[in-house]
Amino acid sequence: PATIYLKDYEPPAYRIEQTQLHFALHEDYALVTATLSIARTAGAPETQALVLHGQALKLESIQLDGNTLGEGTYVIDEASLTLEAVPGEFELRTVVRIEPQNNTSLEGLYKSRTMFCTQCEAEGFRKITYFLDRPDVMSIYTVTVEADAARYPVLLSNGNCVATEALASGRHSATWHDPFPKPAYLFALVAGDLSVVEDSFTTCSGREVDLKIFVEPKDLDKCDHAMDSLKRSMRWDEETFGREYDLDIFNIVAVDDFNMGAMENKSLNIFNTSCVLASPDTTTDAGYQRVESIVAHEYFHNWSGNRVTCRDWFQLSLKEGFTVFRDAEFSSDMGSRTVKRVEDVTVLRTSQFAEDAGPMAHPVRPDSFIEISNFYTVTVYEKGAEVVRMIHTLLGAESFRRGSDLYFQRHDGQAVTCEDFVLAMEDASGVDLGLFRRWYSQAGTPEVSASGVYDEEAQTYTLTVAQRTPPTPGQTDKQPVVIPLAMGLLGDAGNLPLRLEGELPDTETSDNTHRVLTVDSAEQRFVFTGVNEAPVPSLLRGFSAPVRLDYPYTRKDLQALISHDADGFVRWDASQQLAVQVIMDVQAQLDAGSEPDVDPLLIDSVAAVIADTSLDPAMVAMMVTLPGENYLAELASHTGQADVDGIHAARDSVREALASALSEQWQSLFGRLHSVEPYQASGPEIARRSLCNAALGYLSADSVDGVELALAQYHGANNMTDRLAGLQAVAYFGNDVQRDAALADCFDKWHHEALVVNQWLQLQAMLPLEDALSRVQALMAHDAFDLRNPNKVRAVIGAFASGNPVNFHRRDGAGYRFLREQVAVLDGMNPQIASRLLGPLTKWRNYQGRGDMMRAELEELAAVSGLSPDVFEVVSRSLA
Ligand code: DPP
Ligand code: ZN
Repeated sequence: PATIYLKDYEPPAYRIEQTQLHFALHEDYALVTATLSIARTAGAPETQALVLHGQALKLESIQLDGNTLGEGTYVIDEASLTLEAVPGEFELRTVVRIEPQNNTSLEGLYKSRTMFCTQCEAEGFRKITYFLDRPDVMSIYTVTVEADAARYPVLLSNGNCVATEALASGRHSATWHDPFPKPAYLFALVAGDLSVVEDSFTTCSGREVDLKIFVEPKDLDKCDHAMDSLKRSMRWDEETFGREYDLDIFNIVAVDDFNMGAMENKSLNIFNTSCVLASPDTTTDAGYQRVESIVAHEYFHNWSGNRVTCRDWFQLSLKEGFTVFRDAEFSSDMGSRTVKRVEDVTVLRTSQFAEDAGPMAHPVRPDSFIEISNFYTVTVYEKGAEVVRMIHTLLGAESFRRGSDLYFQRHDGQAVTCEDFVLAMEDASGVDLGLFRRWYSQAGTPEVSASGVYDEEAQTYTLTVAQRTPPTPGQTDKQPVVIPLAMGLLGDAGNLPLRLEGELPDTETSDNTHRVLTVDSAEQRFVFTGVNEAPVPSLLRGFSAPVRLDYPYTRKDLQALISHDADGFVRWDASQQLAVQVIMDVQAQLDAGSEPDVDPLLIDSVAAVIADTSLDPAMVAMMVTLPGENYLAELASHTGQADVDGIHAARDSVREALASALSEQWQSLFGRLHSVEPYQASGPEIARRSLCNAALGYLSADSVDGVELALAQYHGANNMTDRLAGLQAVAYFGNDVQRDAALADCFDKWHHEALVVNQWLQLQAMLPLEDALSRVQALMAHDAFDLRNPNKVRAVIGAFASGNPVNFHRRDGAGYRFLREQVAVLDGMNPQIASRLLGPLTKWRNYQGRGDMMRAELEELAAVSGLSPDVFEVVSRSLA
């Protein structure tokens, strides 16, 4: 497969101004008639051939301006249709035959259970018809869908429904027109027997918008939360970004078989059922929050993605990074800002830092790719959002808003680049973002090391900050980046006033204990004056930049930050750093064959956090939760190689120590917080449950009574959060009989709810039991499993490979072999999913004593003939 480079970008030689599509949907085929008004771009040579994208299409007929083209006047290969000579303006009509019912890739037009649906981003439209399938070709669409009326009463596409018709033989059709020009990746179609929940929203200018969520009839009771979230998103985007919705209809359709979480097609968002349906009995608190943020994310794309789209796929972060930033701000405003920040940073540090440190490392704006589907990554999304967040920090909220207004106004209806976004931000604010641009082009996580010296006599504190970015594949020379370093200085009684050398004493600002320093060279010094005690620096507040920060904190320093820094993120981060240090101590002790000796400072600190009633219970829950094994492995592989078993044993042992030393505290927390009141997905209730279930986890780790408590909670729960927490605790800490009985009971009661079954599958795939792999294999043979359904594949194979480290990394390599075999099978069905599952194997350099086995599996895969470009790219980059 060929590599595509950003530097080779050329504007399209032809445009497609109008697109008329007619779909005749049948059980064993579909006919797609495309009538395209095509014009050569001004300046393109007349001799320029027209090359349309097309894949897995069977051309039935082709006409140019009404004249049928004979064979020999065009050339078809497996990826394109070429017309050597065409007029400057003409109408091209093609009829192609496709087989949606056999389309297991879930790209293009396919069948999910009984409905037809589409997924076109990034390059799926070329599996529907011959087209210029690139985001800088924007067209006005009119779409007629024709199908059997009884099986497919609901026929949807983008825009407004302009006609419906009853046809012969029990068929019917609907015609939709979308007045906004759009790239092909935003096209959508749905045909099915669906029920609908309806509501409406009045926009800030008084327009009434019909909101509809289409689902299978059995799921009608699971739409309220998504509908509320949608209305909140619409209002928030008006208030926060000045963005009003622009059509009279906004539709959401829930689909069971979906590669992504959801898709922002113009006015017809298609959602994975797991990201839109929610009910107390089937959905955990985390699930409720996921629905809210994904509904918001897709809605926000209407401006950041649809009205202003990407010029080419290298600019993917233009819409994704910005939209993730927008949805994160929305979630922060709806709930707790600090909690949301901690959750996001945890993902970033665990997954994105690992991606940046591995063979797939790429800049937020990649330079090259073989298969764009491989670049829907934590780097493009989450690091991309961090880059936007840093611009927000550097400009301030008001200038940032002026910048986003200018961006939307200047580029409405255009397909643009990351550079256009930065330029709008600069033009609106007057802030020079010259060097800042490196964040878009340079891969890798900057390492920032800081040190501080207090001079008692001079009353100064000197903070020295150095940065370097380690080399990444294909990018060996790194330049310093611009890092907004939010900070404060913590004294005995609280945060100290800040004055940098040379500044006048500050009389104006109300909060002079917080600063954002700009770090933009390899090494810099900041001298604070008037410092009358030796401070502990509170650094990278709010995680103000996506960097690894190293400061030689003592455990006492960390304890001080945990107990009374003004920044909630720093308090949490210090608690994590302390836990990491203690877990590493224990790992070293276990390695040396000695008894683990857990630093009492950690226990004291956790006890103090539990006792601190000024803290949000959700924060307490996060502060008492030990860092995850994948995060610990990421940290270990940053300085050497990770010992998976050692990490697991050490973390368990620290958890046991906390469980037993604080058992009374956990009991009283649980007693105080446990409730069987009717479920509410409100912030305070979610916070309460999170802490209560953290306590339950410790109690079950500590004693058989704790497991009994978990069992009772499992059986007595009136909501999925508590039920699953109970089940999980029993499955982890109960005996075999308890575990198997509870798991069987859960399936028995909930087998009719696919989304519950998926959580049941996932929980088991992640159990750190000795026979985990054979359990996983048994689950795959279970009736509830289906290799064609991405949610099930992720719940079992994905969860095993990335969420069960001790078993995936089994010493005998059986976990690796299993994953390789599954990827090889899946690659023939759904390359996007196959390629994504491969992620854990690409980290083969990180694991002590395992690298050769992991690499060998990648080599096995590399030798398979007919690999998809998706898997080929990941395998070949990993082995390079
Ligand atoms: N639907 C995916 C997302 O919103 C891709 N655009 O991120
Ligand atoms: Zn998105």
